Amino acid sequence: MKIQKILTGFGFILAIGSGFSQNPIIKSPFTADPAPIVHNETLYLYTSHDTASVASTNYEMKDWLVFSTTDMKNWTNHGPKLSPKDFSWATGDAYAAEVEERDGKFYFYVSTFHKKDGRSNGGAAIGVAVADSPLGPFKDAKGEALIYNEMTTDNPHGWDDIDPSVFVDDDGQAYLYWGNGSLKTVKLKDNMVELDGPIQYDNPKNFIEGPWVYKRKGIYYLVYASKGEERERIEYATSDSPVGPWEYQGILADSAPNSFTIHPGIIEYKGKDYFFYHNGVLPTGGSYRRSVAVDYMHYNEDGTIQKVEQTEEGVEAIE
Ligand code: FUB
Repeated sequence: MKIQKILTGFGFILAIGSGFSQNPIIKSPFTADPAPIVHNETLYLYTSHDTASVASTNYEMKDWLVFSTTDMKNWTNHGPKLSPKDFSWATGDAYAAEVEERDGKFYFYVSTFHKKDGRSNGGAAIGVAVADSPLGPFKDAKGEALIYNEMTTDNPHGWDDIDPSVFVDDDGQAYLYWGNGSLKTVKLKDNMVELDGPIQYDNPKNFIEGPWVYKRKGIYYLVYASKGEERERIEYATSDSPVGPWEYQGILADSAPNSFTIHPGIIEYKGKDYFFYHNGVLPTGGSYRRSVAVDYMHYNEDGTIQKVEQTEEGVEAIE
């Protein structure tokens, strides 16, 4: 397999010498928590960035990265575009994030940690940055956290407010979903940076973290990292409403090789459905040195989803 690294004015293009994308699609650096969007025919992939040493037994995640492609084979690395240091109230690691476009602006929802200050005693928190382009520059849109630990009351642990997923329904109403240990849901105002109502708490079967919510052909999908036998896997539920109740549908993907976590990012692009996730298969990889991969997703006639096959060859290049 021939891997070329071509230096361009913007960053590296990772080109792989076959008709397939070859998993993991990002070979360097270590990446996790993929979150794809499509804008102007280009797929932008936002990821976390694992920088822990081989011996490390915990995350070290300093910033969020952006990659892009137009053919699902050649990926341009645009480098770090946001870090907890860009939020004056934040400290610590850069956990999972997701970007949502609305009215020409790009809202970058991140999970990180709150400084101990007059507002919060610390713990995981969600912030939002905004830019006029999918590549930034992104700036803190609020000057304070959108969600912090003391705002949610159902779980005592300090890291339950992670993994934001934002969905805007056809009527323009935006929703924020997040959580570790339970699913939290709240409406967002049209400005995308303020809550618009109370927080709802749900406990989808086996839910751990990493919700990804979207709508397809009138069905709302909640896909999430769940309690597998030894490691996380992916399960999903559906509803006829963006706030549930969520009807459990089953396992969507088995645990990822050599990684305790797995994290879903789902998108339709140029007529095909893609399931992004991470695994720990690269040399020296593991639970804290993960890599983003992609495989096809297939829907049945009734809207249920076939179990995703995690492959080495990945997906075919789009001609
Ligand atoms: O990457 C750090 C955390 O691991 C994410 O926030 C979770 O979803 C899990 O992937």
